[in-house]
Amino acid sequence: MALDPGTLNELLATVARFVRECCVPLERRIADEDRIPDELVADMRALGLFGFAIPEVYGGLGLNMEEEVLLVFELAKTSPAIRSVVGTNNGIGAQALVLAGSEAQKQRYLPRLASGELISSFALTEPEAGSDAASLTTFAARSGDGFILNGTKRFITNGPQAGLFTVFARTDKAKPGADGISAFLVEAPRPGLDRGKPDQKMGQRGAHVCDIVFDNCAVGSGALLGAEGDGFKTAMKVLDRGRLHIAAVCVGIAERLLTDAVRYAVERRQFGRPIGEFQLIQAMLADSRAESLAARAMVQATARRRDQGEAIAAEAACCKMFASEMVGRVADRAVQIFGGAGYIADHGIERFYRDVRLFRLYEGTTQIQQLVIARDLLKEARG
Ligand code: COS
Repeated sequence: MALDPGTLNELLATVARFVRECCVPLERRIADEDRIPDELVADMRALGLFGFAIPEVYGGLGLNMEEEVLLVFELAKTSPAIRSVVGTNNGIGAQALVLAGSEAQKQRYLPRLASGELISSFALTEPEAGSDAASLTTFAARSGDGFILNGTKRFITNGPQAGLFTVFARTDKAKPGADGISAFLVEAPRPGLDRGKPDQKMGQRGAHVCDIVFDNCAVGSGALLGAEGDGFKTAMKVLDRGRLHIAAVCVGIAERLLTDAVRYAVERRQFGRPIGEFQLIQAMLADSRAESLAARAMVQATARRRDQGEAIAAEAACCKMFASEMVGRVADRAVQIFGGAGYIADHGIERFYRDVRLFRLYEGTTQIQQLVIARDLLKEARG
C-alpha cells in the first residue's frame, strides 16, 4: 500500500536527519569497535526501521518497493554496516516468509522481526555452493513429523546475532539441482545449530558474518516454508528483490561520497585556488554525478514496475550490476580527489572504498548478474 506523499516525505526527512545527526558522527567508532552501538539500534527500532518492508498487519511500515528504495537512498548515506542491521529483517531474512509463509508462520515471526526483537538471516550459500546456489548439499532428512538438518552455510550476514534463519536445504537427494531444494524457518539457539567465529572482513566492520553449521539439527514440521521442492524459486524471488535493495544502497553511498568529494574540492586549495576549479577534478565529479543519477533513475523505475506486478528479475540484475560497479568507480574517484587524505583513515573515504567492494560480490556477483541478464535476452530472442 502506498503512503500519501506527505507521510512519505516526512519519513524520508526523518531518516535523513537520523543519518546526519546520529549515524554519521558514529561511523569511525563503529568501524573501530566493529559493532553498532546499542543506542543506535534502539533509535532504529523506534523509527520502525526493522520493519519498513514488513506488511502493516504484522507491525511493519508496509512500504512498497518504490518507497523502500527511496528510504534506502537516505539510510545508505552512512556506513553500510548500519543499514545491514535492519536490511536482513526487511529483506533476505524476512521476505521468503512474507512471500511463501503460512499465516501461522507470519503471525509467529513477522511482528517480532518488525520490532527488531528478533533478528533474521538468510542461509543459502555454502562452502561449495556460492554462485552455483542450486548445487547446495545441506540436507534435511524427514524424521517423524519433522526434519533433521545437516550441512554448513557460509558467509551468513547477521549469523552471529540471528534468532531466525531462513535455511535452504535439499529434501530430495534424487533431485540434484534446483527442484530438490526446500526452505525452512529455523529458530536459534537450538541443539545442533552452531555458529562459527565471526569472519574478519575487508570492510563493513560492524556488520557480522559467520558460518552456520547444522549437525543433526532437528526441526518440527512447522519449520517447512512453502511447499517442499519450492525453496530454490523462493530464494531467487527473494534475491530479485534483494538485488534492487542493494542497488539502492549503492546509490545512497555514491551520493554521500559525491557530497564529501565536492565539499573537499571546494575547501582544498592547491596552486593558489580550490582544487574544484581544475577541470580534471571537475571531470571526476561530473562523471560521478551522472552515473549515480543514472543508477537512481533505473532503481526507482524498476521498483515502480515491480510494484505494478511486472517480472523484474533481469532488470533487478541490471540495477545491481550497474549500481555496484558505479559506486566502486565513485569511491575510487573520491579517494583520488582527496589525494593522500583519501588514503588516511581520519577522513573516512578509504573506509567507504573498502566497504563498497562487497556490493559487487554478495547477493550475486557482477558475473552472475550478467548471466541472469544475458539469459533473459536470449530467452526473449528464442521466443
Ligand atoms: N524467480 C522465479 N523463479 C526463478 C528465478 C526467479 N528470479 N530464477 C530462476 N528461477 C527458476 C527457474 O525458472 C527454474 O525453474 P524451472 O526449472 O521450473 O524453469 C529454476 O528456478 C532453476 O533456475 P535456473 O535453471 O536458472 O538455475 P541455475 O542453477 O541455472 O542458475 C542462478 C541460477 C545462477 C541465476 C542462481 O544460482 C543465482 O542467482 N546464483 C547466485 C546466488 C546468489 O546470489 N548468492 C548470494 C547469496 S545471498 S547473499
